[in-house]
Amino acid sequence: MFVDNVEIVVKAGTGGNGLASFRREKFLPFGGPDGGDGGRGGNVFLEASIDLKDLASFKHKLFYKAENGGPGGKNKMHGLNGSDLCIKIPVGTIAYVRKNGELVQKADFRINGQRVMIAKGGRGGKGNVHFATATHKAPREFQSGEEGERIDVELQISLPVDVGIIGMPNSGKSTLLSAISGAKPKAADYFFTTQEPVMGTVDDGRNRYVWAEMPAIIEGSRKGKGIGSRFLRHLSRAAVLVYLLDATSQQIEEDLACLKEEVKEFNQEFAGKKYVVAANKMDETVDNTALSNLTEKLAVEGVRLFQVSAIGESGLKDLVATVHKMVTDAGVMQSEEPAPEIIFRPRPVDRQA
Ligand SMILES: Nc1nc2c(ncn2[C@@H]2O[C@H](COP(=O)(O)OP(=O)(O)OP(=O)(O)O)[C@@H](O)[C@H]2O)c(=O)[nH]1
Ligand SMILES: [Mg+2]
Repeated sequence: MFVDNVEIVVKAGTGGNGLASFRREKFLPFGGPDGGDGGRGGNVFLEASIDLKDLASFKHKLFYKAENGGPGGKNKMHGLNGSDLCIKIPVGTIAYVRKNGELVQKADFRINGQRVMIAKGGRGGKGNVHFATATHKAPREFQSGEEGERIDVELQISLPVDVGIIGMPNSGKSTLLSAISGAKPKAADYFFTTQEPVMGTVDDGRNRYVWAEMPAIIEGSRKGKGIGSRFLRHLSRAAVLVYLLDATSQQIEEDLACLKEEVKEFNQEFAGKKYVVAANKMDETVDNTALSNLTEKLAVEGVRLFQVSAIGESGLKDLVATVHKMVTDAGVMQSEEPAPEIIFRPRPVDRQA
């Protein structure tokens, strides 16, 4: 099962307490303060890794904590800093944090190795050496370590996809993806062969474009029929959608209307995405009247219908080139988009003995 959404809690380490102590030496009865500072608490980072494919490993562990800082010691000894905790997540994950019940996007992990601090460790408290003044030579004050941040995090995979292939079962989505990219998803003559999104990269010599095949959509997908439309969330980033139709279908126009309706119902914003339509299995069709009618109707809306054969690999070059141009014109390519680093800065807490 492909897990693409989890909620976890992360807790950064609390800073170590500062120490209140005094030098005690044989011939120095009032040796002055010598309590050291506490170490800082470990931070929690999220780091994108291509080694992870989904969020399944998070299903068994929901709480993640970095190490606390060690307390300050005598002789002005600084406490040990707590180790940072680095949580690996798949490339393509968007991290949201919950603030007053609302989910706020904090970071979008698009490149392998991208690292973002999600919870900051508390500062170590100051030891009593810091509180001595000319008139206050034996301070008993010290600071407690600052509490590490505790953050509710929601991780959601939204793949770095430029082009999303959407179609009914058996329309040839996997065959198309295999024909144009290095991906080799299983293609077979039964419904719902593909149960998870499959990505493939298409290199046109100048740029790399990421295409992804979504599990099939059927009428009622949004209401839980078939595998469901929940995978469509992976297309949040896609600049272009390709509606893949089976040209041998008796109701090609209704098929397209159904796909578009399901997508729109899933997310109104998707309805605004640029798209093309491709009629597949042209090697098998005999009567093309319905297809011609649909082509004309779409042309009025400025949408192109491509006639292709994924198996025969005909018409694919034109389709791919047009779609790539649309992605480039949209100006956002997933393979080139780094995300900004987010850092939290909590305020220190003072306390007196
Ligand atoms: N004649 C013909 N058959 C095709 C073509 N493309 C795919 N097929 C066949 O159609 C069947 C389904 O192909 P898939 O690529 O598995 O279709 P899919 O849309 O990925 O199917 P699901 O993952 O189940 O939704 C397979 O038997 C393919 O061999 C084509 O261009 N022409
Ligand atoms: Mg498939």
